[in-house]
Amino acid sequence: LVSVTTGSRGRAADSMAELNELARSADVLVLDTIIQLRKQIHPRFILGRGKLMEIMLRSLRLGANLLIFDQELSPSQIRSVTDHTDLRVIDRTQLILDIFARRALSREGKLQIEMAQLKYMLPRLSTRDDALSRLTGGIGARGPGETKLEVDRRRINDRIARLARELKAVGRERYHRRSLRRKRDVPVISLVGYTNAGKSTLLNTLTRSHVQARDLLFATLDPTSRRLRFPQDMEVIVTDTVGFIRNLPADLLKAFESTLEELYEAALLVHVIDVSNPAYVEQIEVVESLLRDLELDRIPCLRVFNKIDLVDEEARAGISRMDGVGICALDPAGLTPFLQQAQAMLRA
Ligand SMILES: Nc1nc2c(ncn2[C@@H]2O[C@H](COP(=O)(O)OP(=O)(O)OP(=O)(O)O)[C@@H](O)[C@H]2O)c(=O)[nH]1
Ligand SMILES: [Mg+2]
Repeated sequence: LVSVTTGSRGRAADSMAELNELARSADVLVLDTIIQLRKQIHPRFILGRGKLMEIMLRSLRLGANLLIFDQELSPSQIRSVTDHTDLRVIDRTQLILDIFARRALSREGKLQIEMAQLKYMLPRLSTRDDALSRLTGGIGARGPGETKLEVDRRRINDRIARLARELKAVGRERYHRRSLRRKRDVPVISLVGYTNAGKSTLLNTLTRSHVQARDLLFATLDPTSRRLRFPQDMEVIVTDTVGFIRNLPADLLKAFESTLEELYEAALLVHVIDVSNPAYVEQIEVVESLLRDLELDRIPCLRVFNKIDLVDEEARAGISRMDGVGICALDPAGLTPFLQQAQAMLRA
C-alpha cells in the first residue's frame, strides 16, 4: 500500500489504516505499507523516482505483485508507474469498486456497480493501445473512419445508456413497492453512517433479523427493510443501506442513486457512529457532509454512538455530553433510551 501526500502524516496514516481495512475486505494480503510526504506530487510518478525504485526492489523481495495507491491516480500516472515497476497498479477508488462488485447480490446492485465501473473505466481507456492498434491493425482492423478507441468508447457509452434504462425500470418497481407502504402510512427510519459502524447489527437487534453483519468494510450493499413495533404501540419500518466512506468519488455515489433514493422517504435518519474507531469524529463529518450534499439534512437526524461497550469510562463520559444516545447494538437490553428518543422525534 502506498500513500503519497502533501498533507500531514497523521491524516495520511489514518487514511492508510482505512486502506488496509479496504484491502482486507477485498481479500488482498498486505505485505508492506509506505507513506511518503512530499512538497509536491510528482506529475508522472507520484512519488520520487528514487522511492519508486526502492518500492520495486522491496516488492521483488517480498513477492508482491500489486501496488495500491491511497490517492486517486490519473490514467497516465497508472501507466508510468506500471511501466517503471512491472507491478499491477490500482488506486483506492478501484479497490472500492472491486469490493462493491463482490458484494452486490441484487439485480439492482449489480447494475449499479457495473455502471460505476464503466464510468470509471471510460476516461481511463488507453490512448496508447489505440496508437498501437493503428500501427499493427492494418487494413480492415477497424471500422470506417473509426479508431479502436472510439469503438470501445462508443460500446461502453451504449452499455451505460442501457444500464441506465434498466436501472430506471428497476427503480420504478421499487417506487411502486414503496408507494404501497406510503399508503399504509408507516413511517420509515433509515440507518445511515460510516461503513462498519454497526448499521446492520442494529437492524438485526431491533427487528430480530439476520442480515449479514460482519467486520468488513461495505459488508452491506443492497438495502434491506424490516418492520419494527415500538414499545408504545407504533409501527415503523427500519431500512439499512450502503455505508459511507471518505473521498467517495461522486460518480460512485451517483451510481447508488436509486439505493439512496430510499433515504428521501425516511421520517427519521439514524446516524450510527462507531465510537471505538479512533477516527470517529472525522467519520461523523464525512457522513454529515455527504448527507448535506444529498440534501438529506432537512430530515430529522438522531446521532447514535455505537460500540459504547468498547470504549473506556472517560471516553463514555465525553460521549454522554454530546448530542445523541450511546448504545451497544449487540445488546437489546440497552436500547430503550434510543427507542424512546427515536419515537419522540417521530412524533414531533
Ligand atoms: N463490540 C461491538 N461490536 C459491534 C457493535 N455493533 C456492531 N459491532 C460489530 O461491528 C462490525 C460491523 O458491523 P455491521 O453491522 O456489519 O456494520 P455496518 O454499519 O452494517 O457496515 P457496512 O454494511 O459494512 O457498511 C461487526 O463485526 C459487528 O459485530 C457494538 O455495539 N459493539
Ligand atoms: Mg451493513
